[in-house]
Amino acid sequence: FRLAKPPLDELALAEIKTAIVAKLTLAIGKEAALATKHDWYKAAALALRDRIVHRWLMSEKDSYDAGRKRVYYLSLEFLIGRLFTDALNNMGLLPLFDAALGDLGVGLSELRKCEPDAALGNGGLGRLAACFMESMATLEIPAFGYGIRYDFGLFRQIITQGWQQEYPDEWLGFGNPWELQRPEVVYQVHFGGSVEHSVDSRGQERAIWYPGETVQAVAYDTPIVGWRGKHVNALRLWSARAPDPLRIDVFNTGDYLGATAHEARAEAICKFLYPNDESAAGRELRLRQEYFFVSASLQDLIKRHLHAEGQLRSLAKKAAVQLNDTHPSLAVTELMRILIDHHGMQWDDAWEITRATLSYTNHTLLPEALETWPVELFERCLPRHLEIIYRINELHLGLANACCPGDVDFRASVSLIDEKAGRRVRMGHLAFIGSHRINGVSAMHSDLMKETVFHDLHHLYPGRITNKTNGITFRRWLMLANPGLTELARATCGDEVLDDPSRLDRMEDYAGDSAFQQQFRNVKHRNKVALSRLIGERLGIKIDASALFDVQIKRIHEYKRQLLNVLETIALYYAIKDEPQRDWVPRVKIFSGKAAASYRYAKLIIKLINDVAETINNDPDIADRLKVVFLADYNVSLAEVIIPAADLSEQISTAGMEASGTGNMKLGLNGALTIGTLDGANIEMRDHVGAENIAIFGMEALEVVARRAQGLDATDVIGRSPHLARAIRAVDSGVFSPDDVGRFASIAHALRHLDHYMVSADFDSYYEAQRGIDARWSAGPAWTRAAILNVSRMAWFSSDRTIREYAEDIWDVPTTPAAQPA
Ligand code: DL6
Repeated sequence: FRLAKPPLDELALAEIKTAIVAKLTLAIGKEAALATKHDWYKAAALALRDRIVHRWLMSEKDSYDAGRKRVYYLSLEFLIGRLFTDALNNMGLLPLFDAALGDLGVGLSELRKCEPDAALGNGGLGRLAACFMESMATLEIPAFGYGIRYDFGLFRQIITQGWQQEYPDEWLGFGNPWELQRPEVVYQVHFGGSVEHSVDSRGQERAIWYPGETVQAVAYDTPIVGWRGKHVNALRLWSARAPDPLRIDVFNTGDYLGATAHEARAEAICKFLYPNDESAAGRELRLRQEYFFVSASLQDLIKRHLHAEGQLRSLAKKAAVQLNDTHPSLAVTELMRILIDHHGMQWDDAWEITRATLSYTNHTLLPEALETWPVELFERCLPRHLEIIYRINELHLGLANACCPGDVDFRASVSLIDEKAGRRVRMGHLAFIGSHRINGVSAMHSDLMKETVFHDLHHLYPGRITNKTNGITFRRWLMLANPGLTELARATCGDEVLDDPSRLDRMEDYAGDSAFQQQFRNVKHRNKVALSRLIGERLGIKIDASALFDVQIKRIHEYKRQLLNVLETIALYYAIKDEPQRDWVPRVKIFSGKAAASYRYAKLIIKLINDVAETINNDPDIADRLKVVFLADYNVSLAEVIIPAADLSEQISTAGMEASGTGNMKLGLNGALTIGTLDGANIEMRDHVGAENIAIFGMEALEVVARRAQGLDATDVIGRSPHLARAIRAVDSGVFSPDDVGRFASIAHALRHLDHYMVSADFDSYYEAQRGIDARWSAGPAWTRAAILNVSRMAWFSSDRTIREYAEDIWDVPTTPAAQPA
């Protein structure tokens, strides 16, 4: 099945080499003999960027000339990872640069590691935004991503004696060759102060906001190249600075800190990515971040629109603004404010334009993740916006009253102001009311939105909620991450598979073919050897690459249930110790993920994983039959190594709690079988890959609700499960923490009496499903067949499909019929 490599164009190769050396000399200021790997990386990236910029300018000009509608994707998070090979691949320049760098004596594979991950996101939500940007460029949709250029991305995780420690991620330390600063694109963003009302000469009421503070937003653009390089969009990230960087009068008094204090306050806005699960800390800063990027982005897109159209009435015809979660919800009030206060529009007209322009994606039903802000904070930071919120609410509650006259509970539940515990502004409600479409990210999640958090709003505004099941870009998660499998797919399905993932279905014909199965296993084995090497280098743990690689990689959270996986690991450990002579399936349990810095329980779970690993990996009775690995500092680049090597994908969230998941899709696409609950997109994955090719276990969402209603005590299930009882006893009695016997007492207590996440309740079903996995693995060809079928049936989970759906149903923008080979 090996493909012949096409010969390289020697002229083009020479040109690339010259371009790289020229960049090294003229842009980096180094001679080849003295250049570091990092210098070479930057030179190569800049040479590539030159080639991208031409296409970028053309894309911009073409869409401007054609008067095309643009999509604006507003997101506080873009979890981009590395861009170098991604852009090379999409530009079709990977072989040329590979050869050029080889000839220059520097290997591409080493060089690419010099690029730091752009980790401007916490997890799935941010990575989805990155996949969407790539798919929008691929489908030739003129689009801008708008976000914040954080000086420090998601923290660097170091594991010290099993505990997570957080360190700043200095991703900009060596500069960033991808971005272009736009010093001329600067907007003023205001905070605080007061509002005055007056009546103008036409008898119209006018509000004038006298802000107390101004921060400047400066644009930095990063090109996002679509597949085959035909279209390039911009990711525009805003950096914050003070209008006056230094107060010279104060400096001259000798108060050097005081002279730059206002600058530090302004710059704090773009200092650091706010952790996803953080609780009360930094609330005001977070609100300032949200308003900062929303205001700058809206000012920017309105300026562009006015330049092209000369008026704002046609805004919704030319601009679709997608709010990625509640973080940019302030766009509702900011757009209203700009239209009314700056452009003199009537309320009703402004409202119609706002709603027609905006749409909102919800990514979680977890109450603690649905943002609300104290009214008092709003009043202090954004007084004019609070007035607008009150006015929106007044009209909205009028509709609520007309819909359910006299129903005070209904009014309270749909109100923009939550009065239950202090007065708080509900940002999810604001985004809902101000949008023409609200979408969930998997079929189940969208249904649950209608039944739970947005039940009453859905009743009041029926037809607005729609579903857009998430997807992933196959360019990164198959072609770049897994070149071996890509080559096999091309050889089996034809080169068209690179443009049209539905062609992957041609692999089905070979799923039972023993020669093809062997090829498939060879690819997987090579990927597993690479991961084993990495584990050896980082942790000094020796891994047998022929063992079953059982992978759980995602943020550490109680609902994602890493704890369930650890308990099963402990139960398996005892089972092996009890019957060492049995023919156990050798397994490597691989965990990776970060816990929010303030989420103490999640950090304790990380410690437990590491303590269990320490015990099991050093138990001579176990040898190679079970190994436990926690890989620190999970990020996109690490995922690109782990995912192609995985045999089993753990998607074991408590049913009803994972909105979609996208790791499940990446792992399935790379030939891992899923063990999972009927939650999020797992359900649609089961429908696509077939129930026989996925291991489903555990309670369903409704059962979870019913059991919770009966209480959280799990004594009953523990009493019926000797495996679980023994595992909890071991955790509780300090078997894994002899240095601090009571370390995990809180975990043991929760497992016994506060089983909100149904870890104990689902244990037996999970344990049994895992033993089913063992049996399947032992029947080799049947496992390989199922793995191949997972790959061949995953096409629907391409983010190109998702973006097409957004384009058709929400944004009303055309897409290219299908990207064609150049
Ligand atoms: O939609 C992307 C991603 C989903 O796949 C995950 O299921 C979901 O947890 C995540 N949501 C968030 C939002 N906050 N929380 N929790 O990250 O979105």
